[in-house]
Amino acid sequence: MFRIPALPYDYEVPNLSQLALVIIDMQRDFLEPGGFGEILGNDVAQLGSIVPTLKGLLNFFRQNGLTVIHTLECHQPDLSDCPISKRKRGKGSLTIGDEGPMGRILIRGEAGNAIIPDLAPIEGEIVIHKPGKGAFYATELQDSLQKRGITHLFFTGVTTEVCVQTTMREANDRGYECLMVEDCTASYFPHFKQSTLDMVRAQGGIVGWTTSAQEIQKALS
Ligand code: C5J
Repeated sequence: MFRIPALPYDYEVPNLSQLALVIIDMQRDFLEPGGFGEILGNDVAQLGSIVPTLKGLLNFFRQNGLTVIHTLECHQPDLSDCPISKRKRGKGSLTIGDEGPMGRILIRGEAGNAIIPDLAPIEGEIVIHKPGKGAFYATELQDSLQKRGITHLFFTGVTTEVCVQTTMREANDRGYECLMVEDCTASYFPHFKQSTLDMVRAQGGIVGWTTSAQEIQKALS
């Protein structure tokens, strides 16, 4: 049993084989100029600050042979998996599927849709392509976790209050023990990140726990 100091109280991992690190949407479309994030009017520089810490945690998982899952928010080139409501949202100069500086916005396989090079998946890691904000909606994630006997999930990535929180809530409702890694998640709006951390661990951990990457590495070493 591993015990990680966390809020609102210690988080326990019974067995490392039941654990996965989930890295949400660390893709160029959200972190780099010219992608979906910037087109929606956001300051993308806000998100880059977590990369070194997240890379350290990812390396720790790799060195210890632990399960790593990457997700990407993306759509098929024919947009058959993109609701009209999602395409119309935002009123920016470009929308999902349009040609942008890094290829078609949020389309699977385009340059802008790739995970940033620092965190690129390696062989053996699970990659989930998701059309929604939550990683369980319309994907094979649940099957993949069940097949491996995974019950404990650490959530990282961007953006805290959108895809990270949505996925953590979906996982919580499915019975997974969920922990958000505070210094490995970011938002375009720092106060939204703080509110998300506060709300997931309120009421005795209504959605789960939060802690830092350092506490995780100390506890699991
Ligand atoms: C957004 C995400 N913010 N990955 N996607 O649209 O959070």
